[in-house]
Amino acid sequence: VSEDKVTFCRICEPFCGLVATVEDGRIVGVRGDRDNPFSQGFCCAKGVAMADVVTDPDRVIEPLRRCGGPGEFVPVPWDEALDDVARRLRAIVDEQGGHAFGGFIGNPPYFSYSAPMFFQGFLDAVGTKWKYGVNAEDAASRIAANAILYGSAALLLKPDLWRTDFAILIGANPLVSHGSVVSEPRIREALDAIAARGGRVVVIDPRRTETARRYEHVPVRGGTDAWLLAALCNVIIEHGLADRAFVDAHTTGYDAFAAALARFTPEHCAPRCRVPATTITALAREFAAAPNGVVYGRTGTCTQRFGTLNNLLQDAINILTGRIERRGGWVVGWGPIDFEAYAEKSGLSTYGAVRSRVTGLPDVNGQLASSALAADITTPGEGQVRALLTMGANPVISSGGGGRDLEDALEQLELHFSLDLYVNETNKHAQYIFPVTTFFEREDVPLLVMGNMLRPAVMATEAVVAPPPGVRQEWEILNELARRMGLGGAYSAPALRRLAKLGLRVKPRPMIDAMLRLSDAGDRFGLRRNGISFKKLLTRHPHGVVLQEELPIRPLETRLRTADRRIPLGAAPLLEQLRRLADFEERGDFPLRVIGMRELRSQNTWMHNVARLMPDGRVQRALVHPDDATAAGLEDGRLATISSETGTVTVAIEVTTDMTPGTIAVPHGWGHNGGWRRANGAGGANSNELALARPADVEALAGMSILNGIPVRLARTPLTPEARERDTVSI
Ligand SMILES: Nc1nc2c(c(=O)[nH]1)N[C@H]1C(S)=C(S)[C@@H](COP(=O)(O)OP(=O)(O)OC[C@H]3O[C@@H](n4cnc5c(=O)[nH]c(N)nc54)[C@H](O)[C@@H]3O)O[C@H]1N2
Ligand SMILES: Nc1nc2c(c(=O)[nH]1)N[C@H]1C(S)=C(S)[C@@H](COP(=O)(O)OP(=O)(O)OC[C@H]3O[C@@H](n4cnc5c(=O)[nH]c(N)nc54)[C@H](O)[C@@H]3O)O[C@H]1N2
Ligand code: SF4
Ligand SMILES: [Mo]
Repeated sequence: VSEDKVTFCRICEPFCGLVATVEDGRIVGVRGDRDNPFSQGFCCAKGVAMADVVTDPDRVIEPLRRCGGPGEFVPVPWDEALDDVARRLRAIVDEQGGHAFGGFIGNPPYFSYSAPMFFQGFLDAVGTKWKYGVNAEDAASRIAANAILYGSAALLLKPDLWRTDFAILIGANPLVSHGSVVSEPRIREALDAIAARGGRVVVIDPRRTETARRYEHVPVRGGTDAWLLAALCNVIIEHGLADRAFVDAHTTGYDAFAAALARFTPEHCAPRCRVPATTITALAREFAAAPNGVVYGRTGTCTQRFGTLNNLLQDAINILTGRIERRGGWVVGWGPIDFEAYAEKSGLSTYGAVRSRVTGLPDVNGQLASSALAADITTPGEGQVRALLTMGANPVISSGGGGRDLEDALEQLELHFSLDLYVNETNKHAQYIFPVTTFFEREDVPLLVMGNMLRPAVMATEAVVAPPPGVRQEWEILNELARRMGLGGAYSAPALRRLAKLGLRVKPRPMIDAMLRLSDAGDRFGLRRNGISFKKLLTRHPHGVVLQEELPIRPLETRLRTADRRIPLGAAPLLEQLRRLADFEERGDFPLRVIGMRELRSQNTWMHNVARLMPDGRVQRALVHPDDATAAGLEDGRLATISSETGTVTVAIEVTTDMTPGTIAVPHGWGHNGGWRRANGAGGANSNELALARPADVEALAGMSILNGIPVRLARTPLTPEARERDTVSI
């Protein structure tokens, strides 16, 4: 018998509605759910290919114990694995304290409502403040900027794309990434609609991306956006284009900010960012003159040497032109569950509350930079990390501070256990790997993005298939480990741990159900007839429900969390970073710049093992402008050596005028040697070998790894006779 089951995807932020066709407990097909009012049928190749991950022969489906070198594992029964990890962790913590333990959470677990909750609960139960993650490769600088400008790390603003007439996208490629820190499966329609109503979409990017190609493209040199953004602010101020009424009502420090920007004229900045001064001036004037508008940036500008400054300046353009919490502008999100309040209450919206032990980098939203981990493991002293949990994380490839140093550090741990779908390049160094469910095998609610949707929606799903018998959910595993350690369970709240010790272990479902029922859209446990609960979502709104067609606009002063309810344009970190920018000297001995590139059929490091996404013959290739290729004596398809000050990769190149001269794009997440055979066979190189993540190199305010704008050299790779055979890679 064949049955269609309605669910939603949990690979990236749009959370697209899906229909899975299930036959005999097996998924035989996946398609977009046309009846989902939020995504309206949209889904991408990754969502469809996820069915192949479920049945991937390389997937981990029973607990594994290390029995030799990295990657050598044997299956062990659950009880044996759980007991041994609990016993060993207990002993380490008893002897050295809770801070001898650390956790590293990657990106995929955040797409489950329960996994991050119990991860935090486990860390709190054990009593450690060491929580690492990939934030410093992603949005930490965005979040730090929010804390500085709006007074809360949890207050993330959104581009009001459905109502804007002028969108500047800088360092974002939503036609491939499908959007980030904003959740909108129909983001392409939203952008098309801007152009269709006579508005403009301007894409500032070193590559003529899929998004840039469809709208207007302004090429920029990789890693130099701070100069461009400062110049745009300068024009707005010097040409008297600022919305003074807005600025006077809602900000402080305008004069200090204006003074700090005085030297960043378009003429001064143009040679740095390689955008002509006339283009900068025209863009600033036209943007300011538009009836409304928004500057939206994402990972491209976040993971740079001046990543937090970039975000501060992007927002400064929105602030100066009076576009904060205004129709078509840069607006505060809305979700039925007030995520901001939730994060603040649960102490998750911190910035600089904890610092990494050796490098002193600040936490952002409670997460420490991945680049801090290796030293925190290898440097002896109080709080040295001796035991590590990695959950859905692959920092050996994904992190700017990964690579060899981290691999060596991982081998020095007394205990390392991991919760993952695969043996990856990081947990192949663990002693134990516990197998977890795919999203098709677990219930869920899109908690992560509940406040990020441009048309706020809510949905719930049950598992659509049962997991393989040896597989459990993250929360079950962590709860059980905590119990066996004598801690009750993996709960942050001491009261819940006490209850657990008495035998009452609360499952995540009643927790999320209570959050939904008490939310703005909730049924208040029966008090509101049309309100939602987990069960009512399943029965009354199986395809999900859009709660608001537009984001509500509220008085700005009620949204700001700064003490004086104003935005500090003269904030010390902003002025200090502008001084640093003014003094910054580019190095001449590494003349080119490397930037990253996301591909439609990749998801960071982890979807390279299914044939549908990684067919035979698909290869990683770096995109190089013809002028740079010629200068290095390289032709299309040829292997090239790219070297930064700290690392080298060898990768095939594609010569294309999509690149701006001087900047090379290298897709990340390649160069596998884990337990996934097809991914290993695909070859390629880990682009983060080039990353600069030495303590002196990481970005100052949020500890960002510098992944975009890395100074490099490009050279022909000398050919060995064997390499001559395969030097021309078919693309
Ligand atoms: N297919 C696919 N989709 C994904 C992912 C994936 O791996 N694959 N990952 C998901 C995740 S975890 C995230 S966080 C989001 C990220 O979402 P986005 O940030 O929208 O994703 P990117 O495609 O990396 O877009 C970054 C853009 O910045 C540009 N860029 C690089 N350097 C610079 C620079 O110096 N200046 C400027 N102005 N631009 C620069 C790049 O060329 C690229 O076009 O995507 C999500 N979606
Ligand atoms: N150069 C460069 N580097 C980058 C980026 C870039 O743009 N350029 N992007 C950065 C960004 S934005 C991100 S978010 C990071 C991602 O960095 P990571 O989170 O470290 O890596 P991922 O590849 O997302 O996946 C990590 C692991 O999660 C596992 N996994 C998948 N689903 C689940 C699940 O449901 N549960 C559990 N427990 N595990 C699961 C996968 O098998 C994989 O082994 O990479 C960063 N690295
Ligand atoms: S865009 Fe993201 S959420 Fe939507 S189907 Fe693709 S992978 Fe899934
Ligand atoms: Mo990300």
